[in-house]
Amino acid sequence: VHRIIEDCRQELYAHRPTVGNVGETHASTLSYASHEPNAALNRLVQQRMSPADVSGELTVSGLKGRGGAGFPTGVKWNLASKAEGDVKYIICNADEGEPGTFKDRIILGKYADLVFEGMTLAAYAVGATEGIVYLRYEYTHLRPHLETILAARRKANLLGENILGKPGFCFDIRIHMGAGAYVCGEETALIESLEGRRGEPRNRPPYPVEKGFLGRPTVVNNVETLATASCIVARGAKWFTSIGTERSKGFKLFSVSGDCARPGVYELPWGMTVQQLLELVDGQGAKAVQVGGYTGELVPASQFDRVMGYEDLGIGGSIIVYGQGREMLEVAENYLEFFIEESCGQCTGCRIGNTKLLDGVRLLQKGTCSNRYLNDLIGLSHSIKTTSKCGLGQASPNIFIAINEHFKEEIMARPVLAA
Ligand code: L3W
Ligand code: SF4
Repeated sequence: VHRIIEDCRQELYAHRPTVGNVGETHASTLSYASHEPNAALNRLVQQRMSPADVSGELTVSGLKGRGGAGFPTGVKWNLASKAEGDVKYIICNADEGEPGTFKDRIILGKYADLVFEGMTLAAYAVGATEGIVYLRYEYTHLRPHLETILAARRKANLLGENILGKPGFCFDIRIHMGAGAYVCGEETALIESLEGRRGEPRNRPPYPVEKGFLGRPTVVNNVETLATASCIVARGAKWFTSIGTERSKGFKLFSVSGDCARPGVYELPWGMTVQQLLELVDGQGAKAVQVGGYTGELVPASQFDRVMGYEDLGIGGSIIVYGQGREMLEVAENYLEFFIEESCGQCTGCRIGNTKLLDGVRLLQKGTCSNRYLNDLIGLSHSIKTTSKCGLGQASPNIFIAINEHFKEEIMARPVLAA
């Protein structure tokens, strides 16, 4: 165990990752010590990088969106740069609401400069003049701190007119507070909310890069994506591609919680197995691990050799450890209660289907569910997935499907009526 942890730490230190002190267990020990302040913007100006050079550097780096979906960041910036629009926008999605996810809070609290620098790089790459941070309502306490940093950046001409003396490079950032809705983490619901309407996901296409905020080309990136983009432009794509695996480049922040002795935020290279991560956080002997928050995937102990990376488990940075004492029906009940509470209600499958699924889980808990009804619930789960418009509904029944697949014996240990 120690060997794996030590190997992992040495590898991380050797690569001088974006976040220092990696392998420590507490978020408060994270530091961007190895990142020179504003090194990316300075490089952009001193080396006279063109907008295409900036998105090109990101494309070569292989950086993929850290909000969970993994869309290539360089491609997104490039599409937005080519889109027609009198005004363009950069939105930082700081609506971190996925249960078990708290890495963006750490970045915003300690390294907000890197996020604002990333937004400014994006603005240069796509030709945007306005940036908006959509900040989760529950992170209201971070706002004064973020405003102070924005003011300092304006004073240093890192925001505003002719940034760093570069003629025509004009960009500023404002903060918009969310109102406590999980679904506003979905980019089109976020845009609806920004425009003053209910936060309900839109149909896509058109994607925001073409038609986003106020119908203009808009880049929506997650907090971590923007912070990482700064590090890549500062140090070059080659530095980033030297870390990680063939299809998963660089590092990822993982929020680890649940039944382990050392929860916290860890920055790790892609490519570790679930088992290696569990050893790092003292969560050995777990029954299952949820990777990627409640919309992610439940990985049972028999699959702990699976790899964290886009080759396999590339779905995000939340790790929730479930120890042997956890009842998986209770876990499913908790997930479904959350999705029911947070559904925007547009799609019948998501709005009604999940309440029916929760009824079924409760019948199973009481031992008053029939076999036939259990099979109907599995069918219902697949219907919910196919008839839901956004990630919330599409992922909501995953937990029920997963526990039926991996923990059938536990479910059947309670009385299940034959008919
Ligand atoms: C242009 C195309 N752009 C895709 C863009 C798209 C988006 C990104 C990912 O989220 C999971 C969900 C939740 N032309 C494009 C294109 N894009 N095709 O790429 O898109 P997609 O559709 O793969 O995923 P998604 O619907 O954005 C899927 C989680 O992500 N989620 C995200 C929450 C994030 C936060 C946060 O960052 N704070 O809350 C929400 O649903 O797990 O399963 O930008 O425009 N042809
Ligand atoms: Fe709303 Fe659910 Fe439909 Fe998403 S799937 S748009 S949350 S009803």
